[in-house]
Amino acid sequence: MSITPKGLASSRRGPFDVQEFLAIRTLRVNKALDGFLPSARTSPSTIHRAMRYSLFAGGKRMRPALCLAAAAACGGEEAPAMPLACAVECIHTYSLIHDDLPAMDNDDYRRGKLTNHKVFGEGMAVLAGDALLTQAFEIAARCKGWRQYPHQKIVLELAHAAGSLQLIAGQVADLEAEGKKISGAQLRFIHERKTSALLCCAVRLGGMSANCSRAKLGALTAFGYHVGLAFQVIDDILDVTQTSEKLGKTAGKDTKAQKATYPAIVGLEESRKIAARLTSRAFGALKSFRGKAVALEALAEFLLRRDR
Ligand code: GRG
Repeated sequence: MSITPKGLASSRRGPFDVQEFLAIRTLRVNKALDGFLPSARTSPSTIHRAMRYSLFAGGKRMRPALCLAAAAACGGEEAPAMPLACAVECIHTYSLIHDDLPAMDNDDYRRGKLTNHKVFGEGMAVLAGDALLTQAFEIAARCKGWRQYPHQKIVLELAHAAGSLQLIAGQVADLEAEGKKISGAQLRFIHERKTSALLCCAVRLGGMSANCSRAKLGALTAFGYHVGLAFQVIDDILDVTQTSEKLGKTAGKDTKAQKATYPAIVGLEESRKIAARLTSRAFGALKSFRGKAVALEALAEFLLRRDR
């Protein structure tokens, strides 16, 4: 699919091939992740097989792609951004493994395969998630850091996004909202933490790996925040409009679990408008990049139009 990102439609640049961008980054991210993780044969092999099972189960790699695209937008190279992209993907995968556990969403399928606990058992799935979370911090701690962003700041960035004020807070609020009627503002609170925080962190880390200016980091933060919210609204829409086969996970679970979602609160059409509005705000945040953020723009548009 070739997309001419909004705002660049009149530029002399050719259309940006976002699918090619994603396919190439996915290969490189997979190779880097493979290098960071202990091999499947490393003892105790069960845990390393379990970690690798979910990590290489075929995720879309959107967070690493956003991280690498943000680095490029700031004039950075891919190599220094890659460990950070991988660290974020490890945290994301851990959150999916735990989210699928019987004590949480109790899901049998993820990324088109049986969930981690279905294959390795609940205890091992908890440990695989824990180990991936820990792995992310090991990868980040090994980064040398950058002049404006010493490695302590990088580690703090990840810890903040994954901790009890963001990712975990979102999951707590999500669990506590099940079966209850909640307001749009409460739903926004959940989405900001459960989804937007880690996407935003991926984008910010990409900028940091290019030693970007404070102003650019601010612009990336606004971009990541809005793209992250749009991502979750689209996720909620897909849950009611797509099949389990297409999504690679059980569709229709939100309705069944009486989860608060945008489609449930405002309906499908309004939800689509909200996602488009959020994406357009994300585009707006990239103005100061003057055409250098072409990959970020294309990814934001891709995420809005995605069907899985
Ligand atoms: C600490 C026990 C314990 C659990 C933590 C934090 C957490 C559980 C769960 C996070 C909640 C969560 C799954 C948020 C949803 C974010 C989201 C829409 C994920 C799907 O992302 P995609 O579509 O997935 O990018 P792929 O598989 O393509 O990577």
